[in-house]
Parts: sequence; C-alpha cells; structure tokens
Amino acid sequence: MGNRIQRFCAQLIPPRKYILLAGVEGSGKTTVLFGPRLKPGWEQHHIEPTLGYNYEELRIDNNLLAVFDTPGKESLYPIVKSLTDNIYFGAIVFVFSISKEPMKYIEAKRKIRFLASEPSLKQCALAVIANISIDIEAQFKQVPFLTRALGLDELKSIDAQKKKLFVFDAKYSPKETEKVWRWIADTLDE
Ligand SMILES: Nc1nc2c(ncn2[C@@H]2O[C@H](COP(=O)(O)OP(=O)(O)OP(=O)(O)O)[C@@H](O)[C@H]2O)c(=O)[nH]1
Ligand SMILES: [Mg+2]
Repeated sequence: MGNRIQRFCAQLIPPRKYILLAGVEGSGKTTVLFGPRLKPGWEQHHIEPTLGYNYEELRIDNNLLAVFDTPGKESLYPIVKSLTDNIYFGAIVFVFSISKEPMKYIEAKRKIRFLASEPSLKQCALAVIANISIDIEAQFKQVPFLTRALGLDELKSIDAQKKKLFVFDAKYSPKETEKVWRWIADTLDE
C-alpha cells in the first residue's frame, strides 16, 4: 500500500533531475532557458548578463528538470563551483555562440573539457548547443566542423550516447530548445 502511494506521488511530482546550464559569457544560456517561456515579442528586449544564477523547473512528460542557469563571466566562476560542489547534476547543457573567431572555439573547448573533468560532473550527460546568433557562412554550422572545433570527440570520459551537439538559433527556434530538454530527459531515464 505504502509503495503504491509512493509510486502515485512520484507520478504527480517526479524526482528532480538537476541540470547545469553553462557556457561562455553572452553565448545565450539565459535565452535558451527563458526565451521559449516568454510572451511573443520578447525577442526585441535585451537580456541582462547573469550575475548570480537563475533556476527554473521544466516538466518534460514524466520528468522534472531542475535547471541552474549560470553566469559565463570568468570572475563569477565561484558561483558555478559552489553549485557543482553542492548539487548532484545529471547533465550539463553547454551553450556556445557560433563565431568566426578561432579564439572563441579555443575558449569554449577549454571550458567544456574543464567542466567534463570536474570530479562532481564526471557522470554527467553533455548537450552542447551551438547557437547561431549571427549571420554566418554555412561551413561554421556544420556538425563535423563544430564537433572537431569544440573537441567533443576528444571527450573520451563521456560515452558517445551521452553527448550530443545541437545546432540552431536559440532565440528564434524554441522548438529546437525543447528537443534539447527532451533528449536530456530521455538520456537520464536510461
Ligand atoms: N540574434 C540572436 N541573439 C541572441 C541569441 N541568443 C542570445 N542572443 C542575444 O545575446 C545576448 C546574450 O544572451 P544571454 O542569453 O543573456 O547570454 P548568457 O549566456 O545568458 O550571458 P551571461 O549570463 O552573461 O553569461 C542577449 O542580448 C540575447 O538577446 C540568438 O540565438 N540569436
Ligand atoms: Mg545569462
């Protein structure tokens, strides 16, 4: 009887799965989290840089994703660190803003590798969003190019089925953002 009540309650309020939303400064993390949930016309408004962190719970079918949107500014990294030290994250969503500047790829690659090697994040699934936030040639949007440039194949500590690259414009493709949350929910269910 007790078990049945527990199962029933778990369906009403499924256990939270904690997600770390991270990335370089201004890459579109807050846009990814809140954009699809705002009223039409929000795209015209400026989003302030995140100085602490944002928290949002997303219900995806029978999953409750508890997402922490962190600041990209390097000097605010202690905020990310205090979250990763205290919360058992199941997945990282890393947002990268596609660019023509080689340095941007080097910086993002370094950050991804750094996060993936954090002892508290080692078991995490990894979704990388390559955000097409500027008008840019097709070659920069190719999955093989981005996979190589961001060093995703080199991350041997994460199984192939637990990492995935998504390429879309975060501001104007809310359905694509939804696919990322769904992939995470499915991956963490396995
Ligand atoms: N055109 C376009 N602009 C975008 C897109 N994503 C983000 N932006 C803009 O880029 C700016 C930064 O976006 P944020 O979502 O605040 O970036 P962030 O990664 O949360 O930034 P920090 O919190 O400072 O690390 C905002 O003015 C957004 O409107 C996109 O997909 N397309
Ligand atoms: Mg932000």
